[in-house]
Amino acid sequence: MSNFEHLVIILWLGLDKLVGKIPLVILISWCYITNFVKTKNKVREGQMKKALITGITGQDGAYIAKLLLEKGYEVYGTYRRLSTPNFWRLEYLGAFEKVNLIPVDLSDFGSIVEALKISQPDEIYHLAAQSFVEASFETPVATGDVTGLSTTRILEAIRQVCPDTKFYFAGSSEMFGKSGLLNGEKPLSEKDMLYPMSPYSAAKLYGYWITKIYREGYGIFAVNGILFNHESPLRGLEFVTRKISNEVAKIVLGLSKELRLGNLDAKRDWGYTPEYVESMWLMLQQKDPDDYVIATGIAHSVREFVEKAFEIVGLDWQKYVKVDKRFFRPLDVPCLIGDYSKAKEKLGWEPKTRFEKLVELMVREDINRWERWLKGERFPWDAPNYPSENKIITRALRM
Ligand code: NDP
Ligand code: GDR
Repeated sequence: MSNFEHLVIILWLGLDKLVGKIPLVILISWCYITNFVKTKNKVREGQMKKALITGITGQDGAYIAKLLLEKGYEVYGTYRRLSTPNFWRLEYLGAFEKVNLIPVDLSDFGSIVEALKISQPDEIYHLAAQSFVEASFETPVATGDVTGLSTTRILEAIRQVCPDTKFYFAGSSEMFGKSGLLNGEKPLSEKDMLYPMSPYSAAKLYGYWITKIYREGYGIFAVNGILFNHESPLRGLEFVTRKISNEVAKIVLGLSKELRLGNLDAKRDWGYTPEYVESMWLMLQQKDPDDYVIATGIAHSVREFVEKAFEIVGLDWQKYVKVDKRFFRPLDVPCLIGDYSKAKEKLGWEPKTRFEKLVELMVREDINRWERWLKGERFPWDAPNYPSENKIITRALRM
């Protein structure tokens, strides 16, 4: 609804007591119907932008889906078949029934081509990846395929099917690797050396370079976001921040007794995800494609995150935290801090949520969830679901 329509409703509400409820119901229905017709017309006239998100079920995928829906995009997302559906983040953000889903396996070139033909996107956000650094040491070959090579499959499909589509690649601060060590604690910018220290970051480095190659070789509008760690209550439970906030919440509610962690000395530059996905969108709205570091410029250790999280609930962390060898990595980047000055200058992007606020919002949200769970409330992740079937676009529909 437009601001004007909202204003009319508010004024009418004032008159409601005088004239009764029926005219109000008619007015609200009229506003919604005209709004629906306007949206449909926009799609038909091709004004509404279309975006395709790979990895829409992940943390960033869900947040950017919500952002793009708010901006009036028609949103498509690829998902892979799992034995248990995994749409809880989209449900949590109220985006579940608003996006169109396309079954795609990133190792299957044909299914990627089909997704481009179905969605005809103006913009592609390629976020799908085996994104857990620790797991990449266990499955280095599969990580190379999904996190690295799939980027070439998508770029090649763009080149063949829709060369005017803009492309975002989810690069990572992990690509700096040893540079984080060699630079001391100097913030890293786009100009610093990339020196991966894990199969994950080597795969990302491949994705980063192939994105540049398709940009320079074929003139595709392809950008690399070099994002430092970003967190939220929708972060996967295996990543250290959410592992801590979730376990602290359980400990304070008497549902758990200890928190087992690996390297407490590692330092990371942690930001807040909803702000970071905005930067992805901004990168695709520029006149020319380029690569950008997105970060807060400040790093904290895992130990500091733990201390802060326990402090919020008034507990002494040393009584609960156990260091467990299982969570150490064969190689671990000791410190990563980003210099986001280029993004600030060219995109007008800046981080807003600082470390203390981030830890607090994550711990409070996990406490809130577990309290509601204890009262018997059930959540999307307790009752996995598929969306209504008209939101899934299969090949049979196109035959
Ligand atoms: P998540 O782990 O939350 O999401 C990853 C997404 O990729 C999920 O939708 C997942 O699907 C999908 N995926 C994983 N494996 C496959 C596969 N084999 N085939 C198809 N899809 C697959 O990651 P984030 O949302 O946090 O990160 C988004 C992207 O940004 C990733 O590429 C990540 O590497 C990168 N990145 C993230 C940063 C961060 O701090 N969050 C920082 C820098 C880069 P499913 O739900 O089915 O598992
Ligand atoms: P990271 O995130 O590897 O930086 O990758 P993660 O939260 O997994 O680790 C951060 C640091 O914490 C240390 N750590 C532990 N990590 C985990 N997961 N579990 C533990 O118990 C634990 N104890 C200590 C780690 O050793 C590490 O130093 C994330 C992902 O989102 C990537 O996809 C992304 O590219 C980078 O951030 C930027």
